[in-house]
Amino acid sequence: MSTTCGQFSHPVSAMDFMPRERLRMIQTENLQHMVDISYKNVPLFRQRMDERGVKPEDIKSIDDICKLPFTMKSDLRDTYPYGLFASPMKDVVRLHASSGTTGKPIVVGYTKEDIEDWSYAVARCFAACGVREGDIAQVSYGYGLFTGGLGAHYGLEKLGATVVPASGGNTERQVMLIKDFGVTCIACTPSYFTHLLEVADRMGIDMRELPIRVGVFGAEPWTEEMRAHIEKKAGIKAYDIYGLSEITGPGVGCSCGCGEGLHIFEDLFYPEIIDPQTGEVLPDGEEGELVLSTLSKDAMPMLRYRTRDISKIITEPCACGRTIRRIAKIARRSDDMFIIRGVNVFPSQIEAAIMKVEEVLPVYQIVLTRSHGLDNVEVDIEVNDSLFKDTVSGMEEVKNRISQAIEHTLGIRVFVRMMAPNSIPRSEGKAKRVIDKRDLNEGL
Ligand code: DLL
Repeated sequence: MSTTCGQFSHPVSAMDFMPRERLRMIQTENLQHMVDISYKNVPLFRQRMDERGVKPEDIKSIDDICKLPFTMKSDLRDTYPYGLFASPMKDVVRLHASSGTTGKPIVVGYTKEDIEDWSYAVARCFAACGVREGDIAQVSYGYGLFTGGLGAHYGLEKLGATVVPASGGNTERQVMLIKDFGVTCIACTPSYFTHLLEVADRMGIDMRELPIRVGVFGAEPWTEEMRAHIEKKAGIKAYDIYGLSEITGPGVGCSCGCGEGLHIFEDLFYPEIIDPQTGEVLPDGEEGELVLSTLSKDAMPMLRYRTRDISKIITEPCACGRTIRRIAKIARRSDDMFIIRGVNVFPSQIEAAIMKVEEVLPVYQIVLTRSHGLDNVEVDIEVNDSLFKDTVSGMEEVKNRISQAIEHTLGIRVFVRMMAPNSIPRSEGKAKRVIDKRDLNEGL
């Protein structure tokens, strides 16, 4: 198999390069199976199909997917824990759960074959990132109910890499493992990797001098500016891996290093982009909410799941030669957004702005407050230690540059607080970027 850029083809990736007509046939067959088992075994799905007057036999091609009802996160909560399962529990070999912010977690299940398919998808991701047999891959996503650790682990084993199941936390030991075990690939959240880098710094270890060459980062939005920072500081190539528990976990899509965006493993997961207000499917290239369907998942098929992630479908062929389509990097979620003085603000816009200022460290937190009925944004940013030894006017100058960079991007002024290194709490998994201290009754 040959690709335009060559270096990323691997036997496990064969489906990534399939002719599109053949892919469509597979998608149709797989979708029909998903609809059949869901209609038979999931009461909520059957009820919604009946309400729309749609029967499984109406799904004649993958294009008929638009006839199916959407599934929302609330459906998982309302049917907690097993209401959307389509397989009997005796066939379910694994459960994962995602904690969410309120109340009960959402629960997802897998049959043996589902675990196989998931591992295969993750193996294809790592293969697309240039990871191979012989690579020593440290998995620093959390192991446990979170899908990150075990998901990456099984995929890497399937690919034949040597896995170091470090999980999250104990950061000094993680740095030691990277150095002593000759780790060549790391998988974790981008925010945790920036923390790993600062701990390595404190330990006097320069990642650029170690064999590590690939990072596969995901589970949270991160910007191109953050990628550039990581690549420069660690001397590695940083790839983006996307996924969500409701669909399977990591491995729904990933970047390949050749073109922008992330390839979706379309034989297993079908992407659509919709207008989040009307639910209407948008043409390729237009930005909207990503909706995903599993095409091969028996324990808990998920049809037209509204992810709330904002993206668009990229139609141009990728230089890597993969025929599976790409989506644009996910920089934001529709529920991440906050509105300040009439302006829609996403945390990633603030990240992109502040990362342009040289003295800034990649650690920040956005605090929302309200006074006299008015919302304010305060941005706490860690800056280089040396700045605190600088003159007051030197510090003011940097602070102004940060404020201006943010104002230039958002069009509103925010209050910037420069913090000493290590003053903002680190996370071992997904970073908490926004702290909402607004009392919504204040000023009423
Ligand atoms: O975060 C699965 C995962 C683990 C993906 C490890 C990648 C690596 P959840 O906890 O259910 O699952 O969170 C899913 O995280 O809807 C996105 O909003 C966000 N997300 C995941 N990957 C990316 C990414 C895992 N590469 C939610 N870029 C998703 C931006 C991401 N956001």
